[in-house]
Amino acid sequence: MTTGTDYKICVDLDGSSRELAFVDTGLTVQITSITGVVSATFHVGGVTDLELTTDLSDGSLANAYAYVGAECSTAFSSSAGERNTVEQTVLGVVNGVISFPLVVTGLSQGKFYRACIDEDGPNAQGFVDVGVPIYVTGVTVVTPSGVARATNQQLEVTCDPCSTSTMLYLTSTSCNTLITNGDPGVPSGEDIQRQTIATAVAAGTAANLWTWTVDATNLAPGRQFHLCADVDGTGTYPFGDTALQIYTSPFSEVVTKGINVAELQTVYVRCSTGCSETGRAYLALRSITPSNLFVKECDSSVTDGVMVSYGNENTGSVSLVHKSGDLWAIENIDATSLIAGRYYGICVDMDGAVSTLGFGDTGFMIYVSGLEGISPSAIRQAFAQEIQLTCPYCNPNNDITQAYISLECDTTLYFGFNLPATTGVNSPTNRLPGPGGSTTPDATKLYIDARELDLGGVYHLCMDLDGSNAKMGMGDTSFLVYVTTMTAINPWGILPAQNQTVAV
Ligand SMILES: [Ca+2]
Ligand SMILES: [Ca+2]
Ligand SMILES: [Ca+2]
Repeated sequence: MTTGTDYKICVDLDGSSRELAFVDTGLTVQITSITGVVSATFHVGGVTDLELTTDLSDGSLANAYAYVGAECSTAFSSSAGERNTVEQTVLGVVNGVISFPLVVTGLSQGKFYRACIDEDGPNAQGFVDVGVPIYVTGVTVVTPSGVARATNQQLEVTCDPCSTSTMLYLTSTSCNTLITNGDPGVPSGEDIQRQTIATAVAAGTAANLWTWTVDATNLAPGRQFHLCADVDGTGTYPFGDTALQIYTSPFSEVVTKGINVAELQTVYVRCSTGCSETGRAYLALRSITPSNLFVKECDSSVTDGVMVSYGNENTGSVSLVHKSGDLWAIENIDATSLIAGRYYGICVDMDGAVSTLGFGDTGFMIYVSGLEGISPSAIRQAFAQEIQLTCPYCNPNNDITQAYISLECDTTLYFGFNLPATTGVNSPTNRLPGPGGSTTPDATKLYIDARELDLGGVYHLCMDLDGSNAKMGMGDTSFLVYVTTMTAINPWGILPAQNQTVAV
């Protein structure tokens, strides 16, 4: 039979009996050379290529047209119904794939549609259904792309048609597209490792932003899960696969706050189950401010555990090393090429060289500090306490570094907001003398107003390297500052004799 051609369906209703002969059913079927689709999920924004797979050779089907719509029309020019634009392929088949640059309009987000192809264009009989339903997703972005295996994991979802009725769940198998009431049920037995319960989203910080809280406690560690959405909850739309994936981090906590731009850096993590020394991890660039700077995703296509370093975008992969109990170390990270002041995500391949699993985003990040030393590390409970920083990455370009000390660094700060003191908790923020671009000792003295802090308190030194510039955010430098009654001991040594005096 010839592909792209209509064939009539004939039937002999009594089979081998001779009473009835074959008759024309009036139905036709077209034989398509399409074997599948590259992605069965569409985003609605702008041009979206419909990519179909085929066994035909390169250059075939050069006259083919296609569209996605509620049904496949037998007439070529029909424009009725719910559908997007009908488009001709540009190149025909290339490497087993034929693509159509569809402008996605007229389709409802959260519904399934048919992919239709007319293999020889206007001269042919009409469009034929390629047989794979296309889901037009309303959920287009989810961050982070990894969660800890714990309760109360918060994900931010970008979704135009969502409401507080929208139901989401995670599955390691496939989204159940037969369910329309938003309730795939409560997983039990082995399913609790493969699937979460569906829960509704809550309003987020902007009109199309939503917060989804998921309990990932029982999900198997180190695996990718599909994010399934029923946009209208109990309404008639079904669950569909958003084509977004969430990785279940084997880690429950990252103990190390910051690393330096140097070789042999170590990040300590907690992992109670699922970690082994065959696992490998690396760091990849993140953006945590509204600047939306370049971000390097964890590469799930790499399954052999070997990630090669790539400039300031990512480090090479290193082994996980067991320390004690649930404490593990990502050791010997070469961070010499990383950008001081930026955050890097932790990517891990739980089975390393074994190809069953690939790298995934643990959802955890580490701060790359620009600070290499402080003196003194103890200050008095007074105004304008001077700390000399050794900070080769402070005051970058024309920016002035902002810093303060606190029981816990506020990592939501990024644009140089002047944080006031909180009694017993944090000093006010301050700026280095500068000028921008200078890292001399005079340019990198930090003056701390410690009057509101506790005597005997131990505080983290927090820094936003580019201050008012929004490219970098506040991070924990891993240096600690002590508020004491004594700031220096003089002299540093005493003689092995009587009546030696130590001034404090
Ligand atoms: Ca529904
Ligand atoms: Ca692997
Ligand atoms: Ca900043």
